[in-house]
Amino acid sequence: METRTPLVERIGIYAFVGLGFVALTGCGGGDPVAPGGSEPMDLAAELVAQGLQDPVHLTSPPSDDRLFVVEQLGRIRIIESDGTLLATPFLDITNRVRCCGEQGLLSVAFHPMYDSNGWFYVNYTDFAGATTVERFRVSANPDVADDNSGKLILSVDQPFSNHNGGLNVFGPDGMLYIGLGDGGAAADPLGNGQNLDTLLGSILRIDVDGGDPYRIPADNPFITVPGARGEIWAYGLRNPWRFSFDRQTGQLFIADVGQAQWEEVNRASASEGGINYGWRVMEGAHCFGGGGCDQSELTLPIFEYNHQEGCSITGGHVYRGSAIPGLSGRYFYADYCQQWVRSLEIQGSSVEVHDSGVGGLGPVTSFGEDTAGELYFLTEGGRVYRLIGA
Ligand SMILES: [Ca+2]
Repeated sequence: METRTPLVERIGIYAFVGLGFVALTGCGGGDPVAPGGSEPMDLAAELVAQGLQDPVHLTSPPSDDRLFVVEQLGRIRIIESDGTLLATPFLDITNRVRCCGEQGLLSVAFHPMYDSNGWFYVNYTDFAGATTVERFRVSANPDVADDNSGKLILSVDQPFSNHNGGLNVFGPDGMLYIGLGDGGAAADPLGNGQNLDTLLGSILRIDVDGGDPYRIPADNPFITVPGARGEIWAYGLRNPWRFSFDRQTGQLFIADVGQAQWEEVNRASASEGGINYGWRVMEGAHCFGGGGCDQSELTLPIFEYNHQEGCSITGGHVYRGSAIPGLSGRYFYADYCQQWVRSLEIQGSSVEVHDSGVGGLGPVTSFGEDTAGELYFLTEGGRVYRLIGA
């Protein structure tokens, strides 16, 4: 496998080298579901913008019809509602970001009150390799931020360069959720996934309004557990590169990138804290390393696919837009290597896979959602596409 593509390491390239395709005998969990379920719906990808450099995240401030695209080197670019990509970056912090591989500027989250306070929170790798969450502020010009307004919110040392997670998202509860991978290398050598003493291998939940630089919410699940980090909302994660909240139901969808065999999608209600998603006891719905394992405290994914079908999941969003009637409630995701885009139709415990028909546009690094709920995806070739009906 080629390693020159910037994000490919998050697929666990080390695993291919170190473990090969070790046969992991399942201990529960089913076979992957074949794509292309009933009632195929033709979708297409409409080119919105091109010429971006390693785009890895797309979002918008609340009630704002501009799209903000994160370039991994350390810039945020604006696409106006007419599709114009502004030449001047909204933010340029290339002078404090270590890029690339799995490192770099990885996401931005706009404060729910951005309209009045102008605050946004970036997640990047600093020159020491640490995951850094920093708050910046817009300038008097709404298309340009103040590059010198930075205020450090959180810094987390990273033992290895890969598996940085890297997503900042404000939840429906107004809290800032931050994804962190297991620290990297392969097979979680430090056991961070199952360790509540470290912020690694977890999704954090902090209140950026209740303290300086933040407060740990009183209803976080481990706040009273001795030795545990109170910031942790969920754990047992390998590299939750992308997760999202369903804007209609508030449900949290976490796509966790697998080691050598299984890519997975997890789901929880917005109020369900403290979930252990299993890594590295399990990879997907299978005991990691084969044999048996104690699954009693673990929450298994609602869906998985194996490495015959792909090699690295790029998590997306539940579609809640209005442009494609009939798609409402579908969870979209992609595989970075096989370059397909699929969706899950979830009815109770049944999950049906639908092939979108969109693919071959290059590795999909991330999805994005605009304020109207329409979905976008970003390709490593520097393009932004909108999902539309064919
Ligand atoms: Ca898991």
